[in-house]
Amino acid sequence: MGIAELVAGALGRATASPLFAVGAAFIDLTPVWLKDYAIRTFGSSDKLVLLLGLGAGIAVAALALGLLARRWLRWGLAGLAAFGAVGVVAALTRPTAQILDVVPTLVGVGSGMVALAVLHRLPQQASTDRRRLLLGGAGAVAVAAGSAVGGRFLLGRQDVSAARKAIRLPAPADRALTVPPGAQVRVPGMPSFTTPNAAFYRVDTALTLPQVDPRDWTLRIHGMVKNPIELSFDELLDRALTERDITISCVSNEVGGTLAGNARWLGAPLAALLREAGVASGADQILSRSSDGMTLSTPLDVVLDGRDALLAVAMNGEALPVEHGFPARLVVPGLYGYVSATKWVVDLKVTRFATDPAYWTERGYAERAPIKTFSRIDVPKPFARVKAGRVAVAGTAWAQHRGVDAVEWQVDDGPWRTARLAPVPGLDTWRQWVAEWNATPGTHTLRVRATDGTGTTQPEERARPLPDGATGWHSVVITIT
Ligand SMILES: Nc1nc2c(c(=O)[nH]1)N[C@H]1C(S)=C(S)[C@@H](COP(=O)(O)O)O[C@H]1N2
Ligand SMILES: [Mo]
Repeated sequence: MGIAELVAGALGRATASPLFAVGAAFIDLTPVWLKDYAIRTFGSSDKLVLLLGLGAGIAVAALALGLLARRWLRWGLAGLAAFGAVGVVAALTRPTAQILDVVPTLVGVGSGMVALAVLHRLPQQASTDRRRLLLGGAGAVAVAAGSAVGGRFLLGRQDVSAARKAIRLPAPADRALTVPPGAQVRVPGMPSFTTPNAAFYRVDTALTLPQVDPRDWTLRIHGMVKNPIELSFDELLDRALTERDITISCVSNEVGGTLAGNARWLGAPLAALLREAGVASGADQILSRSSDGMTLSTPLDVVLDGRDALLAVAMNGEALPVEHGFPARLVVPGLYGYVSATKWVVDLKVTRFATDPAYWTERGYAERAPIKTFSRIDVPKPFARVKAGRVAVAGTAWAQHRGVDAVEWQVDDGPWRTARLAPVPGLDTWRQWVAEWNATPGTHTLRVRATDGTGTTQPEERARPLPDGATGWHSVVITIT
């Protein structure tokens, strides 16, 4: 595996490393309940957990093969060949696969076989022989580790962080409104109204971060259009850019969850680009594709209805962080990320839902997924112990593009009371709320529900994220002392 990393590095093909190819294939084959469990349990560390799990599984299998090979070398070699077959299939089934991508696995498995055969030949009777075997084994481990480090180093040449730093962002042609100072509720423990980039949630299937150099980047707009467009990054920066505060959120977010973030985005209005391309009648979907082959589908009518759908290049005043889609991504207010927020976007195909299903729709998620009205209690934290008297209860609510019109909260099964809503710059961001509670000693349950701009109140009934987003009232249990 170390040698395979080195070869993948020499080829400059991160996705051809067998470890990553098998991990990525595993992600694609993961049933949605397991994926939801992983996101719920490990959040943005889900990929690290996957790689560690895979590494542990491979270590156990290698140990078993090694023991087998002591007796029957042939079986050990056959086991390695089976591993190789899995690696080759995984590498070739990646959406961006090239035939070259089998080379790291083949060379890696070949080296493994040679190492196994050579170590197997070393006699192991006398204690001097044992020493030779140990030295031979240690040598093989050292070569493998050195190769793996070398491979990672070679892949580092593709790192685009220098190109990212060199980007000069143009001034917006259409500026965002100033965020009202009161948008931030001043209660300790409240999240910040604008989420710093480093704290922004991350959800995607990319086991290795796509490194897309803006000098090589183009966006193709094609399909059911009269004039297909191909846009370079410089051409994108030359367009009249719009700046907006928009909250995006993930369909996998559970009741009370934190898979949402609010940022100030800068980007080209998507509707204008589509109008230049001239959308043909009969089209109802934009199938967007990222450089790593992910596909997302977005309803065309939503993008064209006047909301600020953006082809974004910047987030909170800097070029998009690589993990958030550098050099360009989509942001559409009001739609869950999996049907709108394509990172590392390179291709927009104007088409029909009926003819071009996207990645998550093929796995059981809804075709259309407007964000559901959501509210949560951020303070006090669940199971907090708080002194009796005046207690601040505060939280966050969102219903992007419909706006949050009311938040109500309740102690135990008492009457619903209205919370004070913080001001917001528009309908497309989340909204903080706060209330004052005269808390009496004992254990209490606090509950919250929001009503959106269409007058619809968040339903009490709990639903899981699949197929189109979780619902239910959020509650926390706390103890007043
Ligand atoms: N290329 C690509 N873009 C993607 C995804 C992905 O897996 N690959 N995941 C989507 C999902 S499910 C969400 S919720 C948002 C998350 O965006 P963020 O990671 O910047 O918060 O990105 C979307 N864009
Ligand atoms: Mo998501």
